[in-house]
Amino acid sequence: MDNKAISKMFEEIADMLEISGDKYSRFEIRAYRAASLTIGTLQEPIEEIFRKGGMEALKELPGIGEGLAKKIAEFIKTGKMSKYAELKKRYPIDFSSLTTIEGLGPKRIYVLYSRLGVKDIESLKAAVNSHRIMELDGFGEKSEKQIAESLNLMEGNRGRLLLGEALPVAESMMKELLSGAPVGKAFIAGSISRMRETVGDIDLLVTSKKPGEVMGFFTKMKGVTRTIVSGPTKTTVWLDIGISCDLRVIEEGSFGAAQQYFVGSKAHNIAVRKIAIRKGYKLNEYGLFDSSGKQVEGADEELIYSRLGMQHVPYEMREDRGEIELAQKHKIPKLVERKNIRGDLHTHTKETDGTSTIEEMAQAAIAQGYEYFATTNHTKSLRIAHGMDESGFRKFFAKVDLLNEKLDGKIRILKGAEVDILKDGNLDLGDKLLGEMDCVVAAVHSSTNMSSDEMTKRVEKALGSGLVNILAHPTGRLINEREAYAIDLDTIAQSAKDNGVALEINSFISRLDLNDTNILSTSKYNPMYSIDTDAHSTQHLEMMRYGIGTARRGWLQSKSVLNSLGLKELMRFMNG
Ligand code: DGT
Ligand code: CA
Ligand code: CA
Repeated sequence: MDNKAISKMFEEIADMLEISGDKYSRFEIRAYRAASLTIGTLQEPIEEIFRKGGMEALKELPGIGEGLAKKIAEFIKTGKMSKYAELKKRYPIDFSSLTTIEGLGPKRIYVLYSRLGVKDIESLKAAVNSHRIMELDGFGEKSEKQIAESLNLMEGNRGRLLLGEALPVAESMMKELLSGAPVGKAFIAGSISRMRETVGDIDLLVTSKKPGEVMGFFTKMKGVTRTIVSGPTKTTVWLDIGISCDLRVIEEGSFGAAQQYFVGSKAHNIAVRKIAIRKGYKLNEYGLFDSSGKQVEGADEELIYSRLGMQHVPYEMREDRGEIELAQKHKIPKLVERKNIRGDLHTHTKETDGTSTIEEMAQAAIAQGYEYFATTNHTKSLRIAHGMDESGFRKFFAKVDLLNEKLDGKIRILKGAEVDILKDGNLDLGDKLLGEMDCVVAAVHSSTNMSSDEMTKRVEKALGSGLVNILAHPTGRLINEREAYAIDLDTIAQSAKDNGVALEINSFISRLDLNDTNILSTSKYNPMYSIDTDAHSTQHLEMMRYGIGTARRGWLQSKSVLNSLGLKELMRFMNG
C-alpha cells in the first residue's frame, strides 16, 4: 500500500515548506495537507487507481491537481518523490511521528531540532528525560509535561494501527488471495472482524487443498516485506504498513470452528469454551467434540453456538461484556446495520477545510443511496479550518437552495453548521441564523484544557440553548494521539436526552468518538445517537462503516440512531 507512504510524504512536505521560509503560498501548503488527508483515508490502494485510470483517475480524487498527481505517479513508478527528497535533505526530521505528539507543530519541532537536536521520537524522549525542553523559550514546564504524557500514550499503543488503516489492506489482501491462489473460502478474523478501533495484527483464514501453493503465493504478495514464520497451516509475514499478518489454511470441516476461535476475542472464547465443558463437550479451533472425541460440529459457526444453547453472537459484541448471558437467553439485540442508515449529518465542503464542492458531495451522497445529508461547515472562531461567518453561511446556503432545486428530490441537502462551542458555552454564530438551519452540529475545538466540571457545564450550556441538534465528537479524543478531554459523559447524556440533542458517533478513522465503551455507558440515559462521517471529501463518506462498527460494539439498535430516520421523522426531531 503506497497510500500511507504518499500521505505521510505530502504531510511532511507541507511541514517542511511551513518552516522553510521559502516563498510558498499558504494555499500551496494547504493543498499538500488536503491531499495527504485524501490519500491517507482512501479506501482503495492508490496504485490500483493509477493502474486502472492513469493520471486522469488521480486527478479525479478530491484536492488532487496536475502537480500533485505527477508526484504521486512518480512515487508509484519509482518509489521516490524528488520534491520530498530535496526538502528532507535540508530537514532530516521525522515530522510525521513528531507531529502526532500533542502540542507539537512543525515550527515547534524545528525549534526542538535546532536547539536540542531532536529529530525523532527517540531523541524527543531523551530531551524530555533530561528536562531540557522546559528551558526553551516558548515551551516551559507545562509543555514538557504535555509532551511527556503524549509520548506515554503513544508508547501504550505502540504497533497498533487504526482500524481504518488495517481493514482496507486486509480486504485487498483477501481479494488478491481469492483471485491468485487456489483458495475456496476466505475470511478476515481477529480484531478487524470485531471492528476494534485499533488492530495489532491482521488474521486471515482460507480453505484450500493446496496449502503449500497458497503459502508460497502469500509470502510474495504486494505489501509483504518479509516472512516471519512459514508453515503449511500457518504463515506470518510482516507488512509495509507496519504490522504483521497471519494466514491460516483451514480444512472445510473445521472452518466454522476456526472462525469462532480466531474472530475472538480471547475473553469471549474462554467464556464459550467453559460453557462447552459444562455441557460435556470440548471446543477448539478444529471443532466441537463430544466426550468420545467425535467431532459434532465444525464447518458452521452458527451451529456451534446453537449446539451450546446459544444464539449466534455478532462479531462486534464478542468481548465478554455480557453478550454471553444474552446469547444464552436468546436476547441478543438486533444491531444497527449499514442498510438502516439514510443519511450523513456531519460533512464539510471546500468553503471551509473540505476538499470537495457541495455538488460533488451531493453526488457522492446520492451514490451512497442516501435520502439526505447535512452540510455542516466550521464557524468563524475555528480559523485554522477557515471557519465562516454569518454572511459566508448565507451566501453558501443560497447556493445550497439552488442545488436542492436542481437535484429535484434525488437527495435533500440539509443546511447546517458545525458550530464551535466557545469557552463560555456560547455558540459561535448568531441565534437567528442557527435557528434557521436544518441541522446544527455543535462541537468543542479549543480551550480543551479545563476541569471536567467546567467542560461539562460548558457543553451543557450549549445543549440547553435549544439551537443544537447533534453534539459532535463528544470527547475530542484522537486515537493514539490525544486523550479525551475531561468531561462527565453521564451528565452530558442525560442533558442530551432532556434537550432532544443526539450524541455523535464520529466515524472518522482517527476519531471514533463516542467509542464503544462510551456508547455502552451512556445508553442507559436513552439518548439518540447520530453516526456521521465528518467527511472532508467525497471519499470520506465511505468511513460510515467504522462508525457503524463502533455503534455495534456499543450494542446500538437502529431505533436509537438518528440518521436511520426517514427525512420527515428526522425533521420532527430537529424541530422538536
Ligand atoms: P489484536 O491482533 O491485538 O488486534 O487482537 P486479536 O483479537 O486479533 O488477537 P490475536 O491476533 O492475538 O488473535 C486472534 C484471535 O485468536 C483472538 O481474538 C482470539 C484467538 N486467540 C488468540 N490467542 C488465544 C488464546 O490464548 N486463547 C483463546 N481462547 N483464543 C485465542
Ligand atoms: Ca489480530
Ligand atoms: Ca494474530
